[in-house]
Amino acid sequence: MNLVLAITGWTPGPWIERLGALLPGRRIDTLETLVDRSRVAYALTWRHPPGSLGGLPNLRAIFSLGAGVDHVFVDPNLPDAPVVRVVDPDLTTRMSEWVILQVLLHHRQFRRYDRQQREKVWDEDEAQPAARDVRVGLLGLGVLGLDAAAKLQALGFDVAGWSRTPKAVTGVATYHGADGLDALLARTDILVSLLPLTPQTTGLLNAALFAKLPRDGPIGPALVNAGRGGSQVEADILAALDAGVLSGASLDVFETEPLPPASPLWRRDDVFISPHNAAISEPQAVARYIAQQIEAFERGEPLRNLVDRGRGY
Ligand code: NDP
Ligand code: OXD
Repeated sequence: MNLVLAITGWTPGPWIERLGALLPGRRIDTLETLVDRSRVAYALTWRHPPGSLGGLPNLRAIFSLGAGVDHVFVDPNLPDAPVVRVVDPDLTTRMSEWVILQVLLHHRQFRRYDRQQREKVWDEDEAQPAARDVRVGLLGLGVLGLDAAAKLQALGFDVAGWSRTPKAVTGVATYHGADGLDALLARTDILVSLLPLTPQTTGLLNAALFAKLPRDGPIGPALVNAGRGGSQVEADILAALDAGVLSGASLDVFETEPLPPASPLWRRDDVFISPHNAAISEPQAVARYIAQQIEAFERGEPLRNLVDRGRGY
């Protein structure tokens, strides 16, 4: 049975090439080349046009080409097939690289020394805090949050995390649920969000939350977000930076993507911006993951990393 690649914003060529090599004998169509809809068993989506997965009578599974699935569930006419998301070491490692980079940029005051270099200023900072004195709070202790937590711990940071359900993680102070959030915030100098976008996480990173971060820590408070832009209120981030409620921010995701040229975020020295590429879906790695899932599924094994539609992630 065949595959359809239902993507917008990404180039289909590398995906078709790699999937074709891994799954010989099957047609890999895009929505534009698809003719025989009855032979499609698997739909692979990244921001597919809503409604475009309808009329596939033999659809057996929908694969998100990313770890996040909010882009799948915006389709009000999504077929009733299991939804699988990406869980792959390549993507996870990329995200932890980005998180560690951003945490270190704030911890080691990168902007300050960058400015000093440009101004030829030699000003040692005797108050450089040790990683063990810097409290990193992770929102989201899923696949990505747990890997980042372990790697931040290995660097010596004082790591805590927050999830929806209780978690026990060696060496990490854990909090959960709405009641646990304030306790996490109260012990956080660098707040890192790796949350999925759901109704509960929409707009969570707002003025009221920033006001709960301590102002007397060794550095920060700083915000680092690579979860989803819909979780952040950008006007509140800007106001918090102006008021000194936040000392800086690192943002990979935005309320509107691409970030519009008119956004004041672009012009700020206290904001690090990356274009939603903290952890790209590398076609070779993700195609291998999907091909292995399809082959296992057709041998009678259950699909792994299924998304719970009720939870939305
Ligand atoms: P997981 O599903 O493995 O983890 C999600 C975590 O968020 C879980 O710990 C979950 O809690 C927690 N969570 C969800 N809802 C709530 C809530 N209401 N309150 C508290 N905690 C909550 O996802 P991943 O770690 O694989 O990925 C996370 C997100 O990262 C993706 O959904 C995507 O949006 C984003 N992402 C961004 C990329 C980028 O390049 N910027 C790349 C890849 C992913 P619990 O454990 O209790 O279920
Ligand atoms: C993802 C992403 O969800 O790249 O994988 O945002």
